Amino acid sequence: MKNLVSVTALAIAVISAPAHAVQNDKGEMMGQQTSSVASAPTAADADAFVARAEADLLAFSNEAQPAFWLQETYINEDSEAIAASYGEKGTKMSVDLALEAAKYQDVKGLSAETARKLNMLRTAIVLPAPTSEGAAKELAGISTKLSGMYGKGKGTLKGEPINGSDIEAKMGTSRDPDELKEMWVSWHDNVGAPMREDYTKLVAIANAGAKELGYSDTGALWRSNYDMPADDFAATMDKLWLEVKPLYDELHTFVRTKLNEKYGDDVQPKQGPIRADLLGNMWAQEWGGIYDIVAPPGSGELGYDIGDLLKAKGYTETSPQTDDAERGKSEKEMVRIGEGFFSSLGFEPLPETFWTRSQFIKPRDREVVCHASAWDLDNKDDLRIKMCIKVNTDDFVTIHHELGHNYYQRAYNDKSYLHLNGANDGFHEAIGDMLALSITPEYLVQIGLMDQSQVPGADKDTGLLLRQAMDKVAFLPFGLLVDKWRWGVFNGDIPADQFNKGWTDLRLKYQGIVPPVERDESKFDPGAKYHIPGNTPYARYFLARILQFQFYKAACDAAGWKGPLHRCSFYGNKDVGTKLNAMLEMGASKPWPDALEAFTGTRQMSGKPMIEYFAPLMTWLKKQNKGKTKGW
Ligand code: X8Z
Ligand code: ZN
Repeated sequence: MKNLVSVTALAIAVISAPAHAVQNDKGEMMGQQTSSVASAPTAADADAFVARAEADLLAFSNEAQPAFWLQETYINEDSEAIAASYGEKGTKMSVDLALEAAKYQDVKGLSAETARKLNMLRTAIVLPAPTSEGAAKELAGISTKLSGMYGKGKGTLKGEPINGSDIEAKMGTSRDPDELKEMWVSWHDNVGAPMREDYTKLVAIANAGAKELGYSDTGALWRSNYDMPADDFAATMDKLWLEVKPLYDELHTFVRTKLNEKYGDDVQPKQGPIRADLLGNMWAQEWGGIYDIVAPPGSGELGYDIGDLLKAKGYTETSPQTDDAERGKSEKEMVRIGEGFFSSLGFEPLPETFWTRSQFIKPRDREVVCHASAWDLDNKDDLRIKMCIKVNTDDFVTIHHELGHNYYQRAYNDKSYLHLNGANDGFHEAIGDMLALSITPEYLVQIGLMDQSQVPGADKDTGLLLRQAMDKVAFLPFGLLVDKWRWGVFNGDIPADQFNKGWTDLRLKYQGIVPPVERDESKFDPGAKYHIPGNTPYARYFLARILQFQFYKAACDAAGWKGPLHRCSFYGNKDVGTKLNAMLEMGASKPWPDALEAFTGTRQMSGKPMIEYFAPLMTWLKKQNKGKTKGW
């Protein structure tokens, strides 16, 4: 996604355009423009500046995106050098524009639109560099290098190297605590630790850049992107967390009990925190992988797993042995199912180039960044996803997530450059997830993945809700703490000699988990999570977890659904599609509360719809946890 996509690229390319030596559309140097209006800029000057900035940014973005795409889908020295060079240019350009935008902010008589765009120019930089000689180049070099290090990263399993997408999948299926520990430790040691020094430098450079732009530090800059004062945003995050925390606390206690029953006191004690590698995910961020361990016996058993359903219908995962002609076929078909959902709501099919240019599976012959992302390379319709798809439930859901980004991008593609974005970044992350909440058993029957006879009855509702909670509720504290860590790193509360301790402390405080072995400051565990080396802000995913339930409830209300919320699927409902499109096509043209209101009728982000969705599960969990010590 432009602002998402450019993630690695994002950090840099979000705003992009030629810097000091860049010409505007009249062939004038941008620096000269600055000085010519410095004395007494008018509202008309501000309008002209914004128009010029948008044209330059668009041109640069369209030129740079292919370089970033290449760097993530074909990692080598050359692609990294090209990407770093664009990264440097993009950073310089965005910093120059932000500095220039600041000069117009207090001009009398600015239109609301121009005032908003000037503010966007000031805030829409993930990693600013100071204007000092060589700083942007060094920053781009470091961030490109970190992205490549993550992409090439390997852990071990039984002493053999294993790549990122394979180890991720294996963490969900292995039930051998020693194997899990080996994978967890090797991944964190091999991928995270070597990044520590570069990351320390990156923080210093970005902070110097943020200060030049008038922010106390880079975290304050990140928190300024939500149509409210930065401090209010931090408070909003905490408030939302407190709304949903009781649900997490119950889930934590319940899952800890089940893990203790499965593995025994030596591996997972009855009380205290949970061992991080036992939760079915490298980062313990989503726990659906171990649903089988926690599934209530008898009536709660779901009786189906989407990965198994796909395999039963002949979807076969590509392996090194797969014939050339067959490679990626099933994985592409999984994406077709996702497209089908959007089509059923009335959205146009994806362009042909999506199917020929996307990366659906991990190539055999080169290193790539497997972490899923969605792109719009020309800010029009060169939409693509980049994944290393596996035939399993997680990736089926992630496909919908990524397509949500692509359909959002296309819906707003006729807006001006600075409005080519989500209402806020949490909205962008929530759209595909909202659709994925509609993947109910009844929907799976409708698309022929499940037989009617397999549909779980109402007696299985607890199981269905618990399966969802393992992903959706479990994620919340992780979604919150990743940027609590970065905000602390950027503002100095977590100094460089405590990077790892700061991370482990937050993991304990919010998630109630501990690493399977002692960690010390020779490690850098945050680096083992994609978004840290990728420099993608993470608060967006926390917001999205909350927002997707608000969107889902609004869609189900619009569809006239009367049953329990979690059984609602709005598949095939064109009215919902029309309503959704109305929000998507706004892009970032209005403050996010306006967009939220357009779709849900409310202007507040709220945990209530999520709590309503899980209410029957909450009652059940409390009963299961009776007499157990809660917390850690
Ligand atoms: O990074 C992602 C997406 C790409 S925007 C796959 N997500 C977060 C993560 O994997 O950590 C989606 C859920 C949270
Ligand atoms: Zn996303």
